[in-house]
Amino acid sequence: MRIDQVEIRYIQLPLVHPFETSFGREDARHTIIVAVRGDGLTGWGEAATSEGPWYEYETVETAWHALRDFLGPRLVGQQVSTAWDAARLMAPIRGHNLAKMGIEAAICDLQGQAEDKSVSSLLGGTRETVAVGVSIGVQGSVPDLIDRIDGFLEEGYGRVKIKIRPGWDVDVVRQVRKRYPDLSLMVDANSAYSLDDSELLSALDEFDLLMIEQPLAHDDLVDHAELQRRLRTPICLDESVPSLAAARAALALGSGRIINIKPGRVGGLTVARDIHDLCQAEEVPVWCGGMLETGVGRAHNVALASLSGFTLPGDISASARYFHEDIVEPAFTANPDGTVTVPSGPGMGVSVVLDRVEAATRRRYLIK
Ligand code: OSB
Ligand code: MG
Repeated sequence: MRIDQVEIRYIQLPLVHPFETSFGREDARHTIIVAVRGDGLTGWGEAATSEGPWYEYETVETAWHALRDFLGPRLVGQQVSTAWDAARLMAPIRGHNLAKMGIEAAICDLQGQAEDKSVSSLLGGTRETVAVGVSIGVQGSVPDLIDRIDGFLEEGYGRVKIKIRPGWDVDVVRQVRKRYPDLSLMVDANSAYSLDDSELLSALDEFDLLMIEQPLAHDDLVDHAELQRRLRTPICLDESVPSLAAARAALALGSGRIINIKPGRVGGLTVARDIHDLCQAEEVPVWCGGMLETGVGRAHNVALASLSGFTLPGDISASARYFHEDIVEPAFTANPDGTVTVPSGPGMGVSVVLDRVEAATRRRYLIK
């Protein structure tokens, strides 16, 4: 179909709990909602940015610039039927992966609505529910952390990830493991360590963790490979895999045994699926990561996680774990068996509540 308009909105939504990691603390989400219009339909996507370049280099302002000045104008007036068409049009623009995901996701939603198919089925998803876990930021104290874990376990989550950083690591994990001997538990360091810390990281081996996510630098694959040789616990890569080429290099080098696939980090659903296919062929388990998305980004993550190679629980929690009120209806909820249901309606399968988007909008721009 012909793309008539691309609208971008910078929205700000307060988080129910501040989210603290090795790179800082977020009290509110600063994200971009993309609406693509064609054939009288509107498709929605999210560029899941943050205010600052801490997790990766993009910010809400760089994504705004990329969308307004380059990505949006390349799409408007073009014939685009699939996310693959959109990816091809955007390919000459280097980087700006979160921004590209916003467009691809919106196109996928649009295609699904036009063809009466869910995003999950467009991507080749096979699951009706996906296993999910919860990612818990650094807390003020271990009792606070235990309280939070108790709450999430009560809600049904079957896997817990805790953020670690120097000073909040081995001792915290020891206490959590002691309290929950059978919990499916993992940690995420967000690049807070170096190979010089390999002894400290090896100390985590005794806690039977599902994996250690991204212990070393965001652009490092060689040191991760060396660290993996020294650890029994599988290393999972997040920041170090921004592309299919990086995934291939990581597998060739043995930089980890698991990959966290975030469609935003890798620049869209098409690349995310390519990485999934590569890992599936190589028998490397993958799971769907999260970036504290609103319901729009969450819907696309859930659809992606319905592909058969996503064999480990994703960082896909219920809307209420992040926001007082999500911008979609119905909001995402966690089932008592630790899953989230994959929407089966056309497109992303949830509806954007325009009033709520309007109330959260700080700035909007229309490309036509
Ligand atoms: O490293 O996985 C990460 C959130 C924002 C940026 C990076 C990460 C995260 C999370 C939260 O861990 C996952 C979620 O619940 O969306
Ligand atoms: Mg991570």
